[in-house]
Amino acid sequence: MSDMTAMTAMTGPHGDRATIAELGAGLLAPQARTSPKYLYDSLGSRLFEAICELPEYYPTRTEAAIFAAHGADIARRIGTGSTLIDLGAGNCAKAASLFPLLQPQQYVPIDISRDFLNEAVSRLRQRFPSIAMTALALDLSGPFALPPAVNAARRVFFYPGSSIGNFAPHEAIAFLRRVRENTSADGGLLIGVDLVKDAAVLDAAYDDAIGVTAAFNLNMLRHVNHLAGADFDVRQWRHVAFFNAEESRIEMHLEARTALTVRWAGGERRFARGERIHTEDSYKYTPDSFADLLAQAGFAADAVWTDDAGWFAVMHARAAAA
Ligand code: AVJ
Repeated sequence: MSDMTAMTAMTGPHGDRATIAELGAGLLAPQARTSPKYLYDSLGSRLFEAICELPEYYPTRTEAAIFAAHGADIARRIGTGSTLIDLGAGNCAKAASLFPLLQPQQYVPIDISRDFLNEAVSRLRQRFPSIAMTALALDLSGPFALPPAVNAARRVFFYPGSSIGNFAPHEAIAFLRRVRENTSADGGLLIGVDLVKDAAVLDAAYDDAIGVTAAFNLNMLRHVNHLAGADFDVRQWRHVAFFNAEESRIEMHLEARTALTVRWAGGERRFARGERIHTEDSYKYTPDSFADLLAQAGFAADAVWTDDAGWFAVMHARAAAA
């Protein structure tokens, strides 16, 4: 046994039973896979923040430039005094940058991580004392209902960053239908969508020169070691990312550099050299294909703003008559 192997030896699982069962089922599937949510432990979240600063990763700065260039137009569409509901708010910075223009009556940031959210919101309350704020720690992966503390009128859901891209199109429709169910006829949606473009640009955005995205992907193995008591040796795996034009998505995988066996609490699997674990999909749309998806979810797209190169879109949609 090498020293490296000794260092990655199995420790007890820290995840709950359902998490370990979900991870085990994915790892044992003919095409091994893990949910992209496992990319985000505390180091993973910081690596994602670093990705957003990379020259190759255009979505964050392109979306920010669209908000900066078209903020007034966006605010005209939405109007002031709305109930702004931020799905996956994180540090709330994107929504906060729109407050001066949007002047929402109430801001409702939703995130899975309560501590992170509460900290961000208490800072925001000081900066924008006239906006009512109701932070919600909610898991949006299933059906959800908003508590009575959330104003029912003029709900505008905010879903920036192209997070919608992690869903397969049929899942995205199901998710946006659940959003639609939480709005009345005066409701709307402001969403960031990454667009189809030259494959070389896409490939570079998900396989950057200094290897931050590779570290982000590989860190998932450390997270699974922690959650499932697995014994992944990170050095035995390599980051693979490419644009799959047929499916219109970036795929991220981890590929075994050598034949190996991985053990975890309650299971094990042998991987051949070159075998992969599919770790993330990031779907890319055209403004038309996404408007079509919105329609299937009960929304009518009424405005789209893009950058000059047409790399990213911010779309506004109104709740269509149910
Ligand atoms: C957070 C899902 C929008 O798909 O671009 C970035 C995640 N993965 N680099 C994306 C991600 C690799 C990101 N989203």
